[in-house]
Amino acid sequence: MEKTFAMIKPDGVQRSLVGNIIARYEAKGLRVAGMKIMQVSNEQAAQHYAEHVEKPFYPGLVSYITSGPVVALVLEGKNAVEEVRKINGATNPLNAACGTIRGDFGQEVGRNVVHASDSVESAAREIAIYFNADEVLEYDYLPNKWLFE
Ligand code: IDP
Ligand code: MG
Repeated sequence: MEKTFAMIKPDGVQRSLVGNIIARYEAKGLRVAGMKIMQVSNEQAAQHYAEHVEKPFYPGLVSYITSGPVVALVLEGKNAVEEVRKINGATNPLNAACGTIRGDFGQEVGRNVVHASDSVESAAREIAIYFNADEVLEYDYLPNKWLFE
């Protein structure tokens, strides 16, 4: 089993998409191992998006992600990193397929509703930015019996 980090960004929370988005992850069979609504600090935003610090969109990205509450999630599944990236869709909603979160709910790259880690290593790093170890729970998830042969 693999864990990934996902986030419903401030636009997703303000647009009342939280339930719809989490329902998509759940319906795929991903186990919610951690979840909280929270205000991202400037320090957390800087750690999260360190790889983009030189990009022209970086200041806007930090002010976007800190502009209101987000929902932070730890999701677990057999190929959780890839599955959640697929459910979220392409970075720019213009290129995101219908049926993906960004394709269904977004209109431009600077307001693309959700985040997800791009590798197992990024996931571990990002989970540690937003969650204490005791906030990520291990428990029996009965759907696994019917998801995998
Ligand atoms: P990802 O979120 O699909 O992994 P990244 O390239 O890692 O995409 O970019 C991180 C975030 O930065 C994007 O989700 C988006 O919010 C923002 N972003 C990326 N490119 C642009 C841009 O050209 N203009 C404005 N915001 C951008
Ligand atoms: Mg990324």
